[in-house]
Parts: sequence; structure tokens; C-alpha cells
Amino acid sequence: MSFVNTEVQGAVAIVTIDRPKALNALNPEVLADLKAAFEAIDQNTVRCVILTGAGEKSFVAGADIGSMSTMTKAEGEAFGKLGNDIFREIETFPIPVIAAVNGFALGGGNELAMSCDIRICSDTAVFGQPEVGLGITPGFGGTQRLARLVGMGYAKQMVYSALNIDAAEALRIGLVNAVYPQAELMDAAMKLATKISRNAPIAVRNCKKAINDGIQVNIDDALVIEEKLFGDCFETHDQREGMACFLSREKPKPKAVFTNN
Ligand code: DAK
Repeated sequence: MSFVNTEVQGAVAIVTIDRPKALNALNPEVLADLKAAFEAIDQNTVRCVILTGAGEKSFVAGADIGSMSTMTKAEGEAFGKLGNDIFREIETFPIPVIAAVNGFALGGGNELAMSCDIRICSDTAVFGQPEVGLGITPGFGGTQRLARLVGMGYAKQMVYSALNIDAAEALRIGLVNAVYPQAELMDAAMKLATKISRNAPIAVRNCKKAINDGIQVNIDDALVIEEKLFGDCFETHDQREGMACFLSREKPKPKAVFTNN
């Protein structure tokens, strides 16, 4: 039995973490299933992924405290690496990943959402980094990605205080892009994913890579990264078709297979 289910609707894959009895908390098995689920996505046919949690209460309520409570230093380090590796795989997954945060996103849950490209949430969502209350630091990128997303001041406040914030506050500080009534969240995620999936796939992939890689380096090097990825779009089917269709006022048909020709 897997703790992660994948459903493909058209060009969108919906990946659901399915351990609702523990509020979808991440134990080593869930992390392994999550890794397997992403690796099984057919990147030739799927153009956008939605990541969410099963049930109405929780996206992911953090790393599994029961599993962690007895870990040795070596096991803790290995667990941190397992999480960091899969979160980084999601962050650098060639196609966009939308987190549809349907409830608690605490600790590893907030960190998982932050490894996605875009976060939208339900009006019931709760975000926080409670780790210091448990005697640990955030271990799946929370000390790094939160500051990059919302700025150092607010990130430090959340991490040091271990206080949770609600959906409206998450929207105000830019942790999420939009808030929806719970019942409308998945439709909104699907609408956005479908819009993304209809755009030129090589261009969308190159945009993700340009933004991700460029943010890590100085502006001069970042612009070189952009130039290279911009150049890579030329002579592709999508560039030829997209521009020809603009000129002839027809609707472009993005190519389904990802080859640079
Ligand atoms: N782990 C394990 N089980 C959890 C859980 C979690 N994080 N969160 C909830 N559950 C389980 C509860 O134990 C309960 O199970 P049963 O007792 O029914 O068997 C069930 O889910 C329902 O939870 P509650 O009964 O507590 O539900 P409530 O609505 O009353 O409260 C809550 C919901 C989310 C406020 C509460 O469950 C809660 O505070 N949960 C813990 C949230 C939390 O502290 N999350 C952060 C975990 S720490 C690292 C790697 C990773 C990390 C750090 C370091 N390295 C290796 C360096 C990451 C750390 C974390 O994420």
C-alpha cells in the first residue's frame, strides 16, 4: 500500500499524500512513496503537477514526530537527507508543481509546500515552523526557503517563535499566492494547472529553470542563464509555431514531446 496516490487528468498530475489518520505526517515510508510518485510521472505527457494532502484537515502536519522521537543522530541525519533530497527533486522537477494547501502545513509540511513552485491554499490552512518547540531546527529546508520567500525578518519571527499563521496572514506575507474556500481549492488548482499546461512546454520548463537557477547567483550571471535558456527556445517547434500563429492569427498547438527541435 502506498501513502501517495497519483491521478492524471489530461496534462495535469494530482499527487496526494494519503495518510489522513496522522494528518499526512511525513515518515520515512511517506517520503519514499513521494519520491517514487514524482519519479513515475511521465514528463512527456504531464505538464503540471498539483501536490495536496488527503482529507479536509491537513496538507501535511510535519515530519512524523513518533518516528523521529527515537532516532539516533545518524538516523536523524539520514532522515533529513531523505527529505531534503525529495524536496529538492520537487523544487527542480522540470515541470511546475503547485501546492494546494488544504489545511495544516506545519514544519515539514510548510517546507514541502515551499519546495513547490506555487502555493495556493484553503481558508482553513495553517502555516508554521514549530520545530524549536520540539527541540530541533527545521530540517527540510525551512531555515533556507522561508527567508527566501517572505524575507529574513518574518522568517526569523516564524522560526524562533514557533507561532502558526492563518491563511490570510500567509497571503499577506506572500507565502501563498491565493486563498480559496476549502471546497473550491482543487478546482482553482486545476484551473491554474490547466492554464500552465496549455502553454509552450519547453518555454515553461526553461522559465522554471531560469528563475530557480538565476535566484542563486548575482544578476550578471543570472542574465547569462536567462540568455542561454531564451536562446534554447529558438528553432523549437513551439517557438516556430507560436510565432507563426501570432502572425497568422491562428491558435498555436504546443508540441507534446520534449525535444529541442
Ligand atoms: N507526527 C506524527 N503524528 C502526528 C503529527 C506529526 N507531526 N501531527 C499530527 N499527528 C497525529 C496525532 O498524533 C493524532 O494521532 P492519533 O493520536 O489520532 O493516533 C492525529 O494525527 C490527529 O492529530 P490531533 O489529534 O493532534 O489533531 P488536532 O486537530 O487536535 O491537532 C495539530 C492538529 C496539527 C495542531 C496537532 O496534531 C499538532 O500540533 N501536530 C504536530 C505539528 C508539528 O509540530 N509539526 C511539526 C513536526 S516537526 C529534520 C528533519 C525534519 C524536520 C526537522 C529536522 N532533520 C533530520 C534535521 C521536520 C520537523 C517537523 O516537521
